[in-house]
Amino acid sequence: MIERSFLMIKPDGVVRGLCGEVISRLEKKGLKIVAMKMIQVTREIAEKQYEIHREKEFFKSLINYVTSAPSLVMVIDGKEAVKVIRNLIGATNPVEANSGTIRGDFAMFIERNIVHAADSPENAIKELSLYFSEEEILSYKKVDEDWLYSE
Ligand code: FUP
Repeated sequence: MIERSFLMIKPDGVVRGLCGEVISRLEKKGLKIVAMKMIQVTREIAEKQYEIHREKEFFKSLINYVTSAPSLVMVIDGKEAVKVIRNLIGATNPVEANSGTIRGDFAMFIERNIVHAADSPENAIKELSLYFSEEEILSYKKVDEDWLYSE
């Protein structure tokens, strides 16, 4: 079953010049990027995205962080894409993230952990809907699709 996920390269990833590195890892893995744009996230959208953390003590600094510079937001398809992408990005806290993961290789601190990715297919749909309209999500065939999967 092809699943859809949402990934965001947060402001530190963008301003540190790590977009290419992150996109390259997604592409090499075999994931399919079906929508992508660079945006300055507004406080209103950031607060919706992180609604679940509203009562946490880090909420305000999280909102300040994700609205502080542009972010690159993406919709990504692939078999079990949500889990595959969570494994690629590594643990939320870069101190705990394994080497070889994006956060493990490029980040030092939980409040500057470079990327966000949805943690369930349901949350993926909620999150991508904050940033993309249906028309912005594209449909195409990658040349390697027949070799990534067996059917
Ligand atoms: P993730 O799903 O990996 O993005 O992680 P969470 O939803 O648990 O947390 C969302 C963001 O809040 C993290 F990317 C970083 C931030 N955060 C903190 O700043 N401090 C914390 O103690 C926990 C999370």
